[in-house]
Amino acid sequence: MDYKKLLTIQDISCVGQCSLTVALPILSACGMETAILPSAVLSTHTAGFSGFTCRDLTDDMPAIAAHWRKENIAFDALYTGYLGSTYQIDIVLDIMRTLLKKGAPSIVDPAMADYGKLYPAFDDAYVEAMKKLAFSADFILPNITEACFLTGIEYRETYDQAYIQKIIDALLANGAKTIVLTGVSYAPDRTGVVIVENRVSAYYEHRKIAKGCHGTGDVYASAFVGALMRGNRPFDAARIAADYTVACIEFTQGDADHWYGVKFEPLLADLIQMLNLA
Ligand code: PXL
Repeated sequence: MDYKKLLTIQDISCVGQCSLTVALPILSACGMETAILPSAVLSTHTAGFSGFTCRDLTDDMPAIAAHWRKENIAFDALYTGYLGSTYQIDIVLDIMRTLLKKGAPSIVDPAMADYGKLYPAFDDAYVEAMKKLAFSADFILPNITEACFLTGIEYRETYDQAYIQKIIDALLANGAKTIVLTGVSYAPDRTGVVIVENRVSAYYEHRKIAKGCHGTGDVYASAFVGALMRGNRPFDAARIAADYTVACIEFTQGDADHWYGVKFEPLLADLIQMLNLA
């Protein structure tokens, strides 16, 4: 098997099963060497806990990247998630330009909003900066809320295919390349992802579990990146990531104490099996 070295940049939420504590084990399970650049260290994630601490690591990032350049380190892919500050996005763009091998893909999960709202740490300036990063990337994985913030289209809870097409057209008009739009649901018990590659859309629909959990976006994006880097086409990577994420949510639901994250670890063997079968 081809051995890839990938860099992922996102925060460490020490407790809460999201960002790096999800990406690192999933990508390792997918067989990649996974280098990390923590964007911030938080005591917990920000969705549901109150009083969390946060150390922004923006000021450390340029020196870390400069050291890697000096060591001639280069990556086979870059995957970004939740970032620590608006200013950090320029540093990430610089890393995208200078630390990737030729032709290595960049995958951006805009990780800034859900259910029509920005996460507490973010504002309009962050959205503007994220547009630069997202529209420079080879792959973006927004949910509908994030796609609305990236395009200025009004967020709607209920919608039809024409609304989703309008969002996709606006993302493409802004320079998006391959799009994986998550959480696209046309029926109460069904949801899915729209994959747009070379301007052609395909929809992978799957069951929807009534109660969502925090951290599903990070499980999904990490499994997508792992499957993609294992050589799967974007549609197949999106399908594998969806099947794995749904299985993890099903495994988690019903445990009221586990409201803050997804119990993804016991199902990593299933993800590996899905990759081996693909
Ligand atoms: O799962 C996205 C995420 C990552 N990191 C932090 C978050 C969130 C979502 O709320 O708060 C710190």
